[in-house]
Amino acid sequence: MSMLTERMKTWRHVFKLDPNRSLSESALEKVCTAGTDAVIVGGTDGITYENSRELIQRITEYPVQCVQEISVESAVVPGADGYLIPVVLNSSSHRWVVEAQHQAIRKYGDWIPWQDVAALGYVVLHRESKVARLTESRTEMESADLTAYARLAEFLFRMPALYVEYSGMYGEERMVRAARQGLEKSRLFYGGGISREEQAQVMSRAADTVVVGNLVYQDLEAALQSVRWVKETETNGASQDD
Ligand code: 1GP
Repeated sequence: MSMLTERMKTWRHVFKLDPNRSLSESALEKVCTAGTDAVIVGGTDGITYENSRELIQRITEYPVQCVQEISVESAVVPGADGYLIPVVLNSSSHRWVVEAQHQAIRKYGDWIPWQDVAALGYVVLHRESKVARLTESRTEMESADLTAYARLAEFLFRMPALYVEYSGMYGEERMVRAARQGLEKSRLFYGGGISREEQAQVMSRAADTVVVGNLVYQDLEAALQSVRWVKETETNGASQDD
């Protein structure tokens, strides 16, 4: 399999599943066979090794890439197709920028399969979201800040992707577009509150990769449709590929 950073360049639509929420086998089968490009396993609270392993094992039964997003080092499950490491660029706590990552690498550094690991530079924008509270993110910002975070992620930190995160809320297109302006090659992820076709289209035009999470648990049929909503929309101003 190619490096995760290369594989990510082909992701247009991804589902994010939460190990702390339950999903029936038939729902999981539909999610994994709906034509999405990858399933990311991750969440903010109640994440354990046991619930992460259980969900990852179930997903790996299906022919879809299964990638774990690591928020707690003790929950890392060997055998996933890749590992995404969040770096919360607008966190006011050092912990979510380098400290948690440093501790994990100090412990497990000799065994990390780096070709299957990629950093996601997050900018968390929904003030009331669990992730914003947990990471003490500074969510108040102007569009120029987003452009600057995007440049910082790509040109200073050399991150493969910037993630505009509105978890639980549909975000502002102008903010996603401001992030776009700062990027040349790094990929732009958007996630947050997608529940209708028009919303998916707007964000698919602005971003490279659209993440659908909650909708899987709220309205499975709509979530399955979201694959088509995203994939039938062309992005404009996409990051340049090599
Ligand atoms: C969450 O960005 C993802 O990390 C998706 O957001 O759950 O609101 O779809 P939703």
